[in-house]
Amino acid sequence: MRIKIAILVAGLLLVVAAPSPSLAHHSVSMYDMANPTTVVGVVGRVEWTNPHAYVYLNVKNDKGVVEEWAIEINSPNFLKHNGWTNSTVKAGDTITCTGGRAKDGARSIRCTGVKLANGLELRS
Ligand SMILES: [Cu+2]
Repeated sequence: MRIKIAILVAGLLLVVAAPSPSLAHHSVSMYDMANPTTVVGVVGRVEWTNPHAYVYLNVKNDKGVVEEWAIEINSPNFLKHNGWTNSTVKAGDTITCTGGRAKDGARSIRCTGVKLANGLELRS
């Protein structure tokens, strides 16, 4: 009986000590951050969501075909501390995003800097 309780306590401690998703979600391992990619496009929609916000950007490829890119940016809280509001980037805006592209080749970027049409540059 004493052993069972000890195992139960050990199990509970493991659960408590495990890294929480809120600490782990910042991982950029799926993105090639060492070789930044820049895309320019027109915002289709913005998801002002936790843990990270997303901008869906319509980008013309080199053949002139518009493709949607998923632009992952930081948390709304981080963005607010870096000069953003939830309407800083909105549908129809032309913006420039720089960051690491998804290593699997998907049209997705973990964007660390956004340049707005008016020239303002914001960390993201
Ligand atoms: Cu994060």
